Amino acid sequence: MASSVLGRRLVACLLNVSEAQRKDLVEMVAMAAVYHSTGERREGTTVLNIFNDRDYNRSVITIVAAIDSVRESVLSACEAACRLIDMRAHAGGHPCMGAVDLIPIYPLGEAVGVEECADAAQAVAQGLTERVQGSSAFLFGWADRPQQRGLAQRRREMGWFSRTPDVHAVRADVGPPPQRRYGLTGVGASPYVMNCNVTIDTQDLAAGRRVAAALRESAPGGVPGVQVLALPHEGAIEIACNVESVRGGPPDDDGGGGGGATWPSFSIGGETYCHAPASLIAARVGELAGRQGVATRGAALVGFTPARCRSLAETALSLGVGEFWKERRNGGPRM
Ligand SMILES: *[C@@H]1O[C@H](CO)[C@@H](O)[C@H](O)[C@H]1NC(C)=O
Ligand SMILES: CC(=O)N[C@H]1CO[C@H](CO)[C@@H](O)[C@@H]1O
Repeated sequence: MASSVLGRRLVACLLNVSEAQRKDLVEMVAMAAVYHSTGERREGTTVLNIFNDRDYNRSVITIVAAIDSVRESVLSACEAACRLIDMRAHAGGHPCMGAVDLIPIYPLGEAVGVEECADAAQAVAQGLTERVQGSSAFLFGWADRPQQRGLAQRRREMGWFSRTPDVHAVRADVGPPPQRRYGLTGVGASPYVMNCNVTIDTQDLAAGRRVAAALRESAPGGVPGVQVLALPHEGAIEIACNVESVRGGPPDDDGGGGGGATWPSFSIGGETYCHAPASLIAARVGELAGRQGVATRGAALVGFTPARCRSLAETALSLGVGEFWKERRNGGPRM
């Protein structure tokens, strides 16, 4: 099928920027990913979704492009974000360190490997610090060569989790010592990471932290690939999960993470990867919170599963639509 040929070289970048209250600014960042400064549309590039979280004052822009053009598209979005977002004025309930806080690049098509995404991520980090004077970056995942330290570890090292991170104290991997205006941007590559969060009906952060601790991959009986944070959010506690794709087939049922639900799988460079389904995470949180007498309010995927991300991108690109987030918002093509 023509559409799957189209998808073979695609990658996704989930650009996290530290602004959500002023939606128009976030849309300008998304537009910069899709259009050249001359106003022409970038061939083969689309923005599938913009997720604004007002309480966190943080947005996630899902950009999809061919591996060969992702660098320019992402850099152009970053330049816009750095022009429009000033970290000295930032406030929000989510930890963050940069105007552009996070740039992860994931392979979507079977003809792109994580190594190529890591090359693109390094080029983005380099390009960002050259084009926006005073910006700084750290690398994570496959882009952190040769150590390949994960995002959670790098964030801990940088002090990202603290309430008032001291950017000046941090040594960036690329660019000058971080300055307050732009802060510090994490740039990396890995197999797809899904963001899934479950809101539990309590204001007790300690209860949320107990749920998070039992859910994360490192806990006995935790879910493979899952990194968890408990955060106060709109009068409740949100269990915010990064769901990493893990190599190989689904874990055994008795391995802790199975729980009977099917783990969607996909292939990168001929290797099989799979990820915990959002339904499993929601059920696990429900169970863990329930043991503390706390109910769940709801669960949401921020962005898409890897399979849906690819199929939506193929649709958008075959229709020649760059601003696909608008089509979705208007109830247009839905799959
Ligand atoms: C949200 O963040 C932006 C920039 O990061 C800042 O200018 C704005 O004042 C923040 N909004 C609120 C309500 O804190
Ligand atoms: C971080 C994040 O995206 N949080 C979202 C989790 O899901 C709820 C809905 O259940 C949203 O309101 C949050 O913004």
